[in-house]
Amino acid sequence: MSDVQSNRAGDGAAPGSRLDAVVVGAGFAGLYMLHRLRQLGLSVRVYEAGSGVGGTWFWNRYPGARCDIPSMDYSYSFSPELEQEWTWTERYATQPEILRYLEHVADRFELRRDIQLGTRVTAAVFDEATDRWAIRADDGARVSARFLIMATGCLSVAKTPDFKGLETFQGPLYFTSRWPHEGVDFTGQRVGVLGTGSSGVQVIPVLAEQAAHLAVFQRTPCFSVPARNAPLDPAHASWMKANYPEYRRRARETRAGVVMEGDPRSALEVSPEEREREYRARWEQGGTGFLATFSDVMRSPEANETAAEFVRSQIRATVRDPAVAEALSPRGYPLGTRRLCVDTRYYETYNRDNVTLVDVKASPIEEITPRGLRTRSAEYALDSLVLATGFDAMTGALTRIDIRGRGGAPLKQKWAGGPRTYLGIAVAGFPNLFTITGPGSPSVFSNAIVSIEQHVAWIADCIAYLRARGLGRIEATAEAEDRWGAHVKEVADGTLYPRASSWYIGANIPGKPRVLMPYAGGVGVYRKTCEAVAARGYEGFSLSRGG
Ligand code: FAD
Ligand code: N01
Repeated sequence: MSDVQSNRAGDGAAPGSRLDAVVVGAGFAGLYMLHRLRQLGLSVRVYEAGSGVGGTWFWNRYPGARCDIPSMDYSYSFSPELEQEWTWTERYATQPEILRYLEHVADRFELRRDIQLGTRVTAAVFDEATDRWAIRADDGARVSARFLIMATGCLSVAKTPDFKGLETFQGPLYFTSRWPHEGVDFTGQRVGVLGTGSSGVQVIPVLAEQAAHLAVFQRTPCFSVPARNAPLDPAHASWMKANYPEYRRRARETRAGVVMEGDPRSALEVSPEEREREYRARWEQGGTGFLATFSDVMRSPEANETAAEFVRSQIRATVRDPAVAEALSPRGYPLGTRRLCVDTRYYETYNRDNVTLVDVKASPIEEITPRGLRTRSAEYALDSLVLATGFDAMTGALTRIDIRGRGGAPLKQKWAGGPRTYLGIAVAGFPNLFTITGPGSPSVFSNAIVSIEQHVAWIADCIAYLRARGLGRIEATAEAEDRWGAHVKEVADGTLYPRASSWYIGANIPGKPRVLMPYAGGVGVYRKTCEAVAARGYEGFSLSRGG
């Protein structure tokens, strides 16, 4: 019998509010999860805080926003019909186009009737008597669900820097990650942008074309490679559509969920001239394939430095003012250990007369004033301020919900020293809870769609397995979680990632424990591990009939 039909009293849920599953979030992950659970015949409700579907692509509407994984890869593979009927127009799709795609998916698979928009889940408490989750939302709703699936996103909670005086600023303040739907006209304005990560790198060139003056406040220079974006070549699109099944299969077996021809040689075994030629060829191709120029760019500090120096040489060749070029040149951390940015005319933007680069590492921001921003050495008059200051990544959306597992234990407390999960999907002490692309899975180290689809399919198969056997409860064991955590750490310690202060290790949020959150073992290897766990009857989990 479906849980929705049993309608037991006693958990505060109104009739009709007893569900088989609740999914939180309606981005790429939540939409597909809903589709798969419906196919199993489950009663499901999706709660989404935003007023529309799309997740990342609903919220991040800043000018210049687009994906940095090629559009034909950055899309669902679960429906061959969808793959064939959708046409991407550019190599890297813009935010409006990706949002249209997700809206199309919601319509095409008739998902909207089970999605409640504009509703934020605030609390979820596991009831050990019934083995169900009691879920509360900010509209006062209370529902009960056998399974709780968090599709809350790794980059969905904006970081708000606590600058002195921020609230006194009299001009409009914009977050790239919460951009106004009606757009913003900066014509004639003095605009400040704070932040030079992927969002800053995309928004800066577009704002520079509009604003009377643009001041870019940079604390840490990024490594950025050109996108070489262009209209999608129809011949390439046709080839992809004809070869999608095999192409997707190959992508799933790679490290990062994207098919990339990598050079198997070491950067150190070739002559300086050949090295330069290879880097240049990748630079001309554009995109994150630059990281695959040689096999050891992400493993050996010396090899990495050759790639880093090539990027610096391109900055010097592009930016006319040598002092500005030097200030833009990243040093002190390996290339790729903070997410590599992919840009369109980013470095060229600093040759414009109306753009000023302000190095706020050399001269830190002291306060935001009513009319601008003051650093230790100067004051900048601003009409508008744009914050591209990033996210409380991977754990932020989960720890903002009051999630309580067995014995009323809060997830936030369990993760006080850093996130602990089994496979990044489940947490010991929190039965029937699943986290899509959670910490401890490849997640943000990969083409997100490949990782999302793998998790969604695994979770759906797991629930189908339980139901087929009359089981209502699954929980990761503490031993399996500890073993997985040790493995994630061991793999992380063998990489260059811990050498950078990045959001990958929580370094961007004051007080956040420094732990490399994503799993660096690669999506191909990880998928095999997950498949083996399932094939062995969900090894590392305890399964029971449930209340
Ligand atoms: P999201 O799209 O983040 O959706 C999560 C949803 O959950 C949000 O809509 C949020 O409102 C909702 N939510 C969270 N908490 C609650 C709550 N308590 N109650 C109700 N609703 C809640 N990845 C790539 O692989 N390639 C790219 O090119 C790429 N480009 C990106 C560009 C930008 C600007 C950003 C910010 C990220 C990008 N990413 C990219 C990462 C991107 O987040 C993922 O690709 C993907 O969109 C994540 O989908 P998701 O469904 O897991 O999460
Ligand atoms: O955020 P970030 P993002 N004072 O954290 C600066 C994805 N994404 O939104 O490093 C001064 O990378 C901060 O400086 P520092 C992608 O996964 C993809 O840009 O702390 N500066 C940094 O420069 C990406 O990695 C795309 O010194 C402060 C910037 O703000 C992830 O989302 C596009 C500061 C934040 O950079 C996050 O990217 C957009 C302070 N107090 C996003 N606080 C694609 O292209 C922060 N900063 C696909």
